[in-house]
Amino acid sequence: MTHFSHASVPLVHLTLGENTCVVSLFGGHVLSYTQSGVEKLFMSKQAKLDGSRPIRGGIPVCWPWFGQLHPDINEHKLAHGLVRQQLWELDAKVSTTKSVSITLSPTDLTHPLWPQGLTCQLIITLTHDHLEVKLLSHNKGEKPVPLSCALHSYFAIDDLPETSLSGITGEYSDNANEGAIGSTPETYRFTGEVDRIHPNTDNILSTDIYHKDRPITAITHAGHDSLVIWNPWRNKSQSFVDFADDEYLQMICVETALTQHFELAPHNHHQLIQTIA
Ligand code: TA6
Repeated sequence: MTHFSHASVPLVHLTLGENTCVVSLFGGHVLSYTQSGVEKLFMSKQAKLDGSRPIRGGIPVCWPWFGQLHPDINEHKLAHGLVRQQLWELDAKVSTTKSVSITLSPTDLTHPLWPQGLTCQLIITLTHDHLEVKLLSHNKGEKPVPLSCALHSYFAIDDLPETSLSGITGEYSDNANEGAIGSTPETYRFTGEVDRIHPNTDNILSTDIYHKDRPITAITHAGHDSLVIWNPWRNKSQSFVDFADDEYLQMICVETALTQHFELAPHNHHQLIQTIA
């Protein structure tokens, strides 16, 4: 289980029975989720927890754009949006015998690329058998607003060569191969860099992470139009200052996302939900 005593960013600790969750107010960022003592999320040993850069691990919140999906990104070089590297505030905390829930919202809406009228909140709910992370977007303006976003979750695994994913089918866009279209393999394994956007419009989609033939983590997606699957593999791992060279063997990213040209209509809301069990 990962401890965050060295973190200089403000943390919120949630406990329910034998389950725990640690959330950083920097980034509105789930750092850890343990279920009966087992850590479900990956956190790099070299992750910066001082607010100097986005946190490498846990569940980064990519909003109001995913990756480079913003027309003016170049002048600002802000991959994955505006909120994973700013301070959030705790709006509410509700505890019952069945769950503990917190609501967070970003504090700095002044960036020139912040879409007018658009706001977001994150609701994190710890229960006796799962963690739910809900990213709420609200368009208070009078015009439709383009929105791409993701719950960019890093999952802990035991050994990449023995890891597989279930529940994903169809074609994908391969960002590790100039956006070439690939076909999802029946057995989803990791034998090199994987950086794929899988369009999916199922209302609710379930994907499981397996170690050999044993399911270790069940992930449910809702409100998405795609899933993003990422493992940096050896070469890209060596290029990160906040990621050890061999840590690609200990994680995979399974991301619940909007990446397919979604627009949020005036006065409408959107919910992007990932549930981890
Ligand atoms: O979700 C996959 C991805 O978009 C990859 O292309 C890679 O850039 C990864 O996110 C991590 O991005 P970051 O900006 O956190 O280094």
